[in-house]
Amino acid sequence: MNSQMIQNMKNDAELVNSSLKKLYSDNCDEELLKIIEAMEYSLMAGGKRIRPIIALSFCRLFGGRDEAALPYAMALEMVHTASLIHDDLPCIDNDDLRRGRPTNHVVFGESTALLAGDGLLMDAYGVIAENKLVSAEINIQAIKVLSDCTGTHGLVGGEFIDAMGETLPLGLGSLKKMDEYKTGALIKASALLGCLAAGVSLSDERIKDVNLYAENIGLAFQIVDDVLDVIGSAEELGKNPGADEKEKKSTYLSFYTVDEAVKYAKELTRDAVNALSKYENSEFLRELAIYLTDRRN
Ligand code: GRG
Repeated sequence: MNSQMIQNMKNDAELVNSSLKKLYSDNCDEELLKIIEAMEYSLMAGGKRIRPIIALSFCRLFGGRDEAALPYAMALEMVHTASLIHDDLPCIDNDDLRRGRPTNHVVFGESTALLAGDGLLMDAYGVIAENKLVSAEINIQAIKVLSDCTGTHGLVGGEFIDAMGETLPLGLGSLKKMDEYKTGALIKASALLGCLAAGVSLSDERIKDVNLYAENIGLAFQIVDDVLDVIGSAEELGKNPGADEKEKKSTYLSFYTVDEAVKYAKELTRDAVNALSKYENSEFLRELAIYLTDRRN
């Protein structure tokens, strides 16, 4: 990725971060200070902001305004952070390091961490509903997209299959389904929310290409995540590597060697890039897809 693209990513992350920072600033309830601190602890802990960046990029691709996509970008990051907090809990993955910091429950205790995740998740829908730069009808569609990718056939379902895989090895079909729900769904939702913010209807012809791009980078993203868990370091990743092996989880590396998995991720990336090649101004999304496969964290 060239230096201009990297700067663009940083600018987008900064745009989202400055809005997220203000989110809870008008709270007057002294009783809630601790839970808000817990929510902000994880929300503002860094993170690549990939999902907001995808939403903003698709909105721009189709001529929309950043202001219209920004609330959706914030909501995506809030849901993602909620899922990370819950994923790290002792009853799920029991991890103590995330985004280079002790995990939420390690700092604030289990019940506060659980509620901090719940709070971010629920507040995300409120942020979407308050987007004044698109119609109420479009906000309802955005809420439906986010609900679909978070619920039974999204993050929750994917995490459930993941947990099942700790007691019984998953077949390749179940693994793909798990990754589609656990990781791919929110990435696809990010692209679709960007389109909605630009006024592109979900029945528009172009959505097929958007889905193709998002599905391919979503799967590639998870494959690279599996690879990094094996070859990455805690310093690079900001979380403990080797967690999948420790938990006896089925991953792509249960079926492929590291080299084969990387090759597969690159093929998926190529298909993603091809899906958008006919669109003017799709250069950033092309570079982003390649960056996501080559990343080291
Ligand atoms: C509370 C919505 C909600 C869900 C509960 C716990 C759970 C169900 C789902 C967890 C899903 C999960 C953690 C999937 C992993 C997705 C993934 C590859 C995360 C890493 O994303 P990055 O690399 O992380 O974008 P950063 O830190 O950069 O944001």
